[in-house]
Formats: sequence, structure tokens, C-alpha cells
Amino acid sequence: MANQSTNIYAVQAREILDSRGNPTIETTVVLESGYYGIASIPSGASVGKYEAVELRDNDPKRYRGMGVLKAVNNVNSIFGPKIRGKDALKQEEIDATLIALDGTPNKSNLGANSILSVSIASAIASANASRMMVYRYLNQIFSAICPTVIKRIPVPIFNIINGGKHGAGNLNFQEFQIIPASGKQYHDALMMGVDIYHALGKLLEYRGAVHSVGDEGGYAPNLFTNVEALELLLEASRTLGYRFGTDVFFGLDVASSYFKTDKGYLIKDRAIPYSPSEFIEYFHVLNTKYRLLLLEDAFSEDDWASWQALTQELGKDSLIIGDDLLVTNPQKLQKAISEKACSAILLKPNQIGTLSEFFQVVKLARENRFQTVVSHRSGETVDSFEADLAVAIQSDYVKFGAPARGERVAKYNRLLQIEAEISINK
Ligand code: 2PG
Ligand code: MG
Repeated sequence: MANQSTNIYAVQAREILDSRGNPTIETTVVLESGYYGIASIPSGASVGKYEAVELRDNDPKRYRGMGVLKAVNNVNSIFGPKIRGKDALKQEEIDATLIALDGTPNKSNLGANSILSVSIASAIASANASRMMVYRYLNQIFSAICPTVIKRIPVPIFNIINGGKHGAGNLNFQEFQIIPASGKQYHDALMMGVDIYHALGKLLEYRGAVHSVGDEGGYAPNLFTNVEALELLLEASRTLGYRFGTDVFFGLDVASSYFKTDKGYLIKDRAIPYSPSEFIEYFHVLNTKYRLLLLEDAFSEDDWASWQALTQELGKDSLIIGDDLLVTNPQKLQKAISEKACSAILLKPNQIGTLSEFFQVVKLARENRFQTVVSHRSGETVDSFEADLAVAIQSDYVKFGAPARGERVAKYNRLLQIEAEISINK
């Protein structure tokens, strides 16, 4: 009889490239049965101050200091030997071992990138050995702590204009997003996203504006104000006959830490910086005009008082999403719940570093009625694991960038596969 053991037989990591042409880590976990899993880890550009630490070599002689050979070595010579022989089905045990070996609260010793690559590759190997789709397997693990039934595909958030650190540097806000109405089936929502994306491209071309794309596949035009970008989204949607506020909604990842100064929030829409209360008023006006369904990182990660005021002011109309504020961290989330600082959490596995901890954060969010958004990073690979993860926890939304470029559509296409599969199994 063939070997059925789910014990870990080998762990091997390597350095590969991400969508920005920067090195990142990829790890393979092989079980004694021969089943295996491979995971690669994405990387952010607008990184929150309190995220778990991504280990880089800082060796100027290789990849401008961006190499990840230290992280690779940590997997091959520290984690691998320690988890060899352990049962990969015991995800919490594997993760606890990785966490203990690192020994720091923010994984700065051995690196969140190396730790997460092992955590995910091991889960994928287990799913394969269990002959289950990855999202079903992850759902089983998550359901053990937070019962969740797979019913639907999360609503996609398309980032179709890139500014801030992801664009050409002209627009201050990082992401100008469109969100199809939640009643739509996923494949129709995807088509709407694609149609508006192309209509916007045409519009920019017609105006003679730059229509090359930024890090996440959205256009990176030079415009006069940030509001002008929203006006373009509106125009593009209208040319296709979509009713905004009914068929399609808008959202922003403001990523405000990028343009916060000592004197306030400085954006090109006004010559002098906005005070927090003026900035809230600014978003209030935007919401009246453009119906902002989502507002992410409108204030910087240490400006908790402004977050509270914003949630009070706009929280009934818009989802106030914490990304840099919460960094997928249970303590930060607990603080936000107690202080009513926001109403939704952006979930990025590499901000926390293991799957088990990720699931605990989702559980906390769910128990406190926080909405959830599973998100990619601006530096990605073609790994589509985040799509399976989002379905497994039944997040409210997914944010995978524009519906263009291989590393972005890998996730959107994976959701098409899952959508088809769920409908067969209904
Ligand atoms: C964000 C992310 C993903 P980055 O701020 O939400 O879109 O960007 O990966 O650069 O942190
Ligand atoms: Mg963000």
C-alpha cells in the first residue's frame, strides 16, 4: 500500500522574483506520502509601521540589498530540520513551532516572510494529501475555531487608478477603487470591473493623459487633483450605463501616512495641509458626491483620535477600513474594537506571519461584526493562495488590484474556478 503519511519529509526554500522584479521567498513542503505544497510570499511598498518584519539581506552587492537569502537559509537550516517528521495536518502545532523558534513578537529574528512561506506551504501540502481543494481544507481548519459555511465568492474591489507609492507619484491617494454591487454574481462583477477598467483607459487616452499602469495594474495618470480621479471613475462608469451608488460603488485606499506632514495631511487638492477635522469634512463632501463605500487608511496609523472621529462621522455610510492601523494584528484589532476606531479590517497574511494567527484575527473580527477584506500586496507573485484563503473564511471583500496583469488576474481567475466549483457542489 502506498505511503499515506502526512508527516513532513522535506522543506526547501529558494529566492524567486516578485511582480516588481524584487526577490521574494518561495518554499516547498514535501510530505512522506509524496504530496507537497508550494507557497511564495508577496511584499508591500506602503508598509505599516507595526507589521511583522520582512527579512531582507541588506547586502548591497545583491539585488540592491533586497535579496532574501537569509530568509531562505532560515527555512532550510532552522525551520526545516525542526518540523521534519511533524504531522502537517496539525497546523497550529507547526505554526507554534515556527513562532517559538523566532521568539520575537514581530518575527524580526527569523523573518515573517520565511515563517509564512512554511506555514502556507505546509497547509497546501496537507490539503493535497487530504485530496481537498485548498479553500475547502482551509475552511475546515478555520471552522474549528469559527464555524463558517462556504456559500459565496467575496465581492471584488478593483483598484483601477494607482497613486501614492504605487503610481507615477502624481496622485496622493494610493488606490481609486470600483466595487460592483454585492448582489451580483462574481463572474458578472468581474466583467463589470474589466469593462470599466477599459472604458477608463479609453477616456485617459482621449484626454491625452498618461495611461500606463502602476504597481497593481491600475492606470497611473497625471491629474490636477485627487478628486479628478474620482470624477474619471464616474465618467467611465457612466459611459457604460452603470448607475453609480446602485450598480457600482467607489472606494479609496488613502494610505495617508505617505503624505502626512507635521502640519497635517498635504495633498495636491489644496495648497495648505488639511487638519484632521478638515480632512474629515473633505471626505464627507467626497462621500456626498461620489458615494464612498470604502475608505481605507484615511488617517495615519498613530492618529487614533482622528480615526475615532471619522468612524463617528462617516461610519454609517462608509466602511472605515484599517490596514496600516491594524496590520492584521489581534492587539491592534482589539484596541480598534474597544475604541470604535474603524468598522472593517484589511487582512494580509504577511502582516502577521502564520496562518493560525491569521485565523485568530479573523475570528476576533467576526465576533465583533467587523467586515473583512482579504488583500494582496503591491509586490505579488502568480500564487493564487489569497483567493482560496478569502473563500475559506468567507471574507466580505477581496482586494486583488486591477483586473489586469498576470499576478493580479491569477487571483481573480482562481475565484472564477472556485465559483464554478461551488455551483457544481450546491
Ligand atoms: C495596501 C497594499 C495593497 P502594499 O496598502 O492596501 O494594495 O499596498 O502592499 O504596498 O502595502
Ligand atoms: Mg492599504
